[in-house]
Amino acid sequence: MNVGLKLAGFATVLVLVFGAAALAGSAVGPDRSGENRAQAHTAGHSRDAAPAPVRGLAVSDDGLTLALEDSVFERGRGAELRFSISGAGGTPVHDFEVQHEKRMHLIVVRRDGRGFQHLHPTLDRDRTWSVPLTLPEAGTYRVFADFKHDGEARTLAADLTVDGPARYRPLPEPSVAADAGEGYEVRLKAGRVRAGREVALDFSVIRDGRAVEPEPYLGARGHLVALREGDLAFLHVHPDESSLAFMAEFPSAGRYGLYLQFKHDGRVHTAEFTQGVSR
Ligand SMILES: [Cu+2]
Repeated sequence: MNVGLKLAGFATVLVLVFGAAALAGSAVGPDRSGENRAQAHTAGHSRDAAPAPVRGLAVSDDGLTLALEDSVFERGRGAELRFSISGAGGTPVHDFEVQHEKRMHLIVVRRDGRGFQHLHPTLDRDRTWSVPLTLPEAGTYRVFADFKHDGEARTLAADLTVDGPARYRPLPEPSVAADAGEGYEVRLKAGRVRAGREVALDFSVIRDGRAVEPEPYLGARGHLVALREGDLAFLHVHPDESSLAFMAEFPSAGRYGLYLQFKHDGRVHTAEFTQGVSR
């Protein structure tokens, strides 16, 4: 079936915004296949090399390692999530750089793309990060630590488990509109989305039939995270400075969850989309 066309218009909530900021859009060329670029990523990246199209597949990469202090949580019971980032010799890293107004962005999402949370942990004196976290549903979660170190945007990820019966579901069918709660609706215009081609994901927010102008959030108009269905690979997305638009390049065909966050009336809202990507 014509999945590509059907999906092309809409967005899923992805973690795109994280980490995307530091990288210029110049890396995204239409002449390079997603596969090649994905492989190029593992070699590490200098500032003028192409940015990695996907991140967040490894707990340790390019000399840095993410360690969760406790990787099991009890369902529905709030607890402190504690973790550290260590360097090659096992020494905790402390010289994080500010990116999107924070030194550490933490994305938590269940393996089926549900239960998205975007948190900002604080760094203790012992160089451990911590943030309160409640996971209301059982299952395996992916925890993405997104930060900038040594001039490079990095995303490391680890699994976190909540014991109990979990009912995993596929991503919702693609749609060009998403309910963001409290009367907000978000619409996505993306045109045709093909693997390996840069595309603009253009969002607009509507409330009570009227367009809403989002307030600045994390140094942009909004924050977008994109996660690939199947492995939750974390994509780079580059926010536009003046609008709720993001430049993205999906490395392979398939479906992606898009997690768009915007701020209005002082509150942050999240809209989740499923984006289909054709070959
Ligand atoms: Cu953040």
